[in-house]
Amino acid sequence: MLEQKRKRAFLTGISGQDGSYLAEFLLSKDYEVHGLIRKHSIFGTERIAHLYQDPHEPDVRLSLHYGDLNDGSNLTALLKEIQPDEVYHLGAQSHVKVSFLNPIYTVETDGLGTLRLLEAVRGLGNQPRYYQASSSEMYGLAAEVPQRESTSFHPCSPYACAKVFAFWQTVNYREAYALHASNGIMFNHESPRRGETFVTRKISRAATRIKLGLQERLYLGNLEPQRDWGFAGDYVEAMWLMLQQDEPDDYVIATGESHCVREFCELAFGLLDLDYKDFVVVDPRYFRPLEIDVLQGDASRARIKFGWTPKVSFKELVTMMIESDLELAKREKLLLEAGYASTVNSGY
Ligand code: NAP
Ligand code: F7E
Repeated sequence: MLEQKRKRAFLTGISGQDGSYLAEFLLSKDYEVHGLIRKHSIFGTERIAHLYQDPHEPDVRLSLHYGDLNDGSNLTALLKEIQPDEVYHLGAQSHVKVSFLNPIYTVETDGLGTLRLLEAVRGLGNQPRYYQASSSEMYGLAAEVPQRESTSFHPCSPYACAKVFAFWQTVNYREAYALHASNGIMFNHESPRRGETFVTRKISRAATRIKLGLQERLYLGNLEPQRDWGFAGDYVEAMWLMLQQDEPDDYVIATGESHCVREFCELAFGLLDLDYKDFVVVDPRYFRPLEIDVLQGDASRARIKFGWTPKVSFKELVTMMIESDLELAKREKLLLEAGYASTVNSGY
């Protein structure tokens, strides 16, 4: 009997929240996983440290490669060497507020970076299937709630504008070059591995630190915007499912439920028997030049086409993040008591 060839995937953004869950997921499906990482002055690979395999061992299935989305020649060389079956493009400057502060860099990386990668894919003899990490931010000041694939885009940040460019570039390569390229229009998804400057993690970190006496207050921006928050672990499965379909397409991935930042605070602090009103202070420093009031997605197409539905509820998500950050805060407290310095989150 012929042995089936192990599938090979190339991931940009493997060191990020989604990249770490997707790498885990693909390894569990017996893929050979290749990830792009940037050179940092410190490692920067904490989220995938548990997946590390010594390259000298036999049958290594996870390999990391230095590169950058702003270096197209490096992407081309890497893809030629790896010859992946599937490419998952997750790498990006993904923070909306930071995109207002660093608009040129954000558009270079998220917009042109995507085009560089698509060009590298197009240059391959055997073209891999391609996943583009598109975002609900593209809907921006949307004309309808909930947003679905047919809803028109009205981006309102440099990040969202770059993602709209990348979305259409992906569609263009699908139509012009018959590339199996799909956009996942993902609504906010969170986890204990979420970056600490995104609002959910900023809240779960602060609430648990406050509970243990490590912090006094939490400074936030606008508490009224509503977001459709799901669990990142559920969303990476949808990315993979998109690439297993015979035909490429674009899919909204969302829970269909939205909650405001204030509700997130109420639940997170409440789980620790605290009242958020005693600790949360609104600081205009965290306001954005333009805000999106409501994002709420309709993921019917993904459900009908390949049976995807979210598994983790809003309450379960907040609980998971609080439980994980409470453990982190306990470790931080022990370190402090032993005389080590604490880390302070002053991010956006
Ligand atoms: P994340 O945690 O911020 O991770 C971003 C990843 O991109 C990191 O691995 C980062 O590497 C890498 N990266 C940044 N700039 C790069 C560059 N110039 N060259 C190469 N790699 C670079 O983001 P995430 O939450 O996992 O999101 C994954 C993707 O989905 C992003 O494209 C994001 O825009 C998109 N998205 C996210 C959500 C969400 O709610 N999470 C929703 C919709 C779309 P370092 O570790 O070296 O910084
Ligand atoms: O903000 C408000 C803020 O930064 C959520 C990215 O993954 O999801 C993410 O973008 C809301 C906004 O996520 C603070 O104004 C209040 O209304 O957690 P966030 P985001 O901007 O929705 C989309 C889908 C992506 O594609 C992005 O890559 O919370 N908010 N106070 C705050 N937000 C932050 N960060 N910090 C605050 O202090």
